[in-house]
Amino acid sequence: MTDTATKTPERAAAEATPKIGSGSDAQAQPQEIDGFQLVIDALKLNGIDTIYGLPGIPITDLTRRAQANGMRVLAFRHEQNAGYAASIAGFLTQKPGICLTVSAPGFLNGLNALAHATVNCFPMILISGSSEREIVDLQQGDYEEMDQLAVAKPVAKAAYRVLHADDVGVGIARAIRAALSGRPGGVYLDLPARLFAQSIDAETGSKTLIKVVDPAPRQIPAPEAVTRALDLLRSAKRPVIVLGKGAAYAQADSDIRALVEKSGIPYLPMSMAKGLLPDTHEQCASAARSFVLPGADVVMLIGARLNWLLSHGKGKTWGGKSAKDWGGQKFIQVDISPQEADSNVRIDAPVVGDMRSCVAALLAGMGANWAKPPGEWLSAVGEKKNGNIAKMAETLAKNPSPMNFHSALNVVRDIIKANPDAILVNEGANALDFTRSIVDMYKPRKRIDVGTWGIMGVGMGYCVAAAVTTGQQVIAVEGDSAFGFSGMEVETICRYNLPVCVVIMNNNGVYKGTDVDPTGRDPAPTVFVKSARYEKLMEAFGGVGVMAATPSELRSAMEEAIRSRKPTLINAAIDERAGTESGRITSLNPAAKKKP
Ligand code: ADP
Ligand code: TPW
Ligand code: MG
Repeated sequence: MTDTATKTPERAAAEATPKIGSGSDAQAQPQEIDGFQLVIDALKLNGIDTIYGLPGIPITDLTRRAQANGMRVLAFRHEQNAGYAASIAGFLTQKPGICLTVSAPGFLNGLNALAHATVNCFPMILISGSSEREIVDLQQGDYEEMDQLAVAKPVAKAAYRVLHADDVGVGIARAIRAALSGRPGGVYLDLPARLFAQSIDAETGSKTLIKVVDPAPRQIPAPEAVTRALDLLRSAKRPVIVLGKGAAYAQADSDIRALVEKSGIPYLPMSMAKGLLPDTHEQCASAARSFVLPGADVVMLIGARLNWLLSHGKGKTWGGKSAKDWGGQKFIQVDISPQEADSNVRIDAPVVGDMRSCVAALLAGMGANWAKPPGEWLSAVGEKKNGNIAKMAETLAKNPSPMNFHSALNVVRDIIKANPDAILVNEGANALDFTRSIVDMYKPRKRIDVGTWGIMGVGMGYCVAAAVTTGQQVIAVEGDSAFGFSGMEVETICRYNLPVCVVIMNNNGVYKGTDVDPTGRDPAPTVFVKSARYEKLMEAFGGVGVMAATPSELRSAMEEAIRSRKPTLINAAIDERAGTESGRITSLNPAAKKKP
């Protein structure tokens, strides 16, 4: 990435603070450079041009000066949302997303997103200002006192603190390497207030900065691992490929598609891998998932973990007799982490390396005459899939009143089909599960959602980052509860005038809007104000708010949002009885299980 600084703001910054380095204006070469400027210069040197954050002591001037130096600084209303934005920017761009916060409370607000980045394998750096070490360490009660480094460590892939201005270069370089290399993750960088004000000789200072060479080095898989995997795959009678978000992250799209197509094997995309190949691809087996998983004999996992989202590779989902029983499948796992294999069940053929190198090696090893899987398996999968697609088409064609998830999402499905470059942000329970299964994706990295934790609150932060990093139209399908976690950021969306269309699936509550307090005193814990007018929130900040009671109202509002690219919030009134408890994961809910 090139230096995006324009001369004018840079000069202005240099003039406003003549003692402090601007970093690039040769004629007004300053004598000294301070910690603020070193941080900015180190980030820019490494092609990092955007900060998601929230200003305050001690980083207010860092945000101002970063902006004056040509960086994009997106200021949020709550650090958690800035953090989620940074995390998904990392996923979308393969550069660490930067979240910048103040000390203790700001840091803690951002910490959730740092943990989220680590859990989801997204590269992100949380940079937080912190208070005076001497006072913090003696617990003498400094302003916003907290040992942030210690608190961050358990949820970060790595955590560092920089105490001296001449170590800023090393600190930023280590943070970038840790975030990007191997399995990506969240990195914490602690910058005490005193560091920012330290000044050192400008020339010496600039020599301390490091432009990281090859931050995500290739990791070539062992040839024997590739052969072992291909031998197993070749022996399969009923193979299936599972594509995960590690495959989507790697940006090896054409090779992954070539691998799947050459193999002829049915594949299942995990939710953020949807669109890696179009969901309408003839080998896509999403609509036959519950047939394919128990039926398969060999499973090739490509950038997907056998965690809860895949029922840990065993149990009834996989044809096992009970919850912990092995279904009999053999597994190939392609992953950059050498520790991932065997985390849940035996992996017969681990292929460890970076995705691009692994997929290239597998493709080369398959040669020109790879035999497609047995026709019986393909036709059984095809039959199941077509049957389920036909059933779904019937459901989608209905037009019940009030509108339900299906009739509303049928509209979203058409809109995404007509706008395949749009990015779909999705969170909620029913609002998530129905969208994932109904709305087809056509291109890689166009669907971003609650991820590995099934976390609520990523919505508006993701929207901002998706719009800023890609320039594409963003469409967010949000449960009304899910939206509430980050709803105030509609102001941020309006302030930066981003092409974001938020559609709230408003069913008056968490899962449903029908619960009542058996004692009759309060609203039930799962319900909200009935028929709340969320669209007015968007209007409050100058965006477009629309109430949609029918699919046709929803359709025209979405079409207009895309045409105008104006910040838009559509409040889609969904039948409050339509959802199910916990969406698709009722089985994980101990209370619901006991119900007759
Ligand atoms: P999903 O939720 O889509 O199933 P997961 O987050 O569980 O996906 O798994 C993603 C996997 O991808 C992780 O195990 C991670 O180590 C792996 N991964 C991430 N980036 C790469 C890469 N560049 N090359 C290979 N594997 C990767
Ligand atoms: C940070 C628990 C999972 S899903 C959900 C909650 C609160 C909201 C579901 O209601 P919504 O969707 O969004 O209205 P719908 O369509 O079913 O009505 N806190 C966090 N993360 C999670 N996952 C929860 C709580 C939860
Ligand atoms: Mg709801």
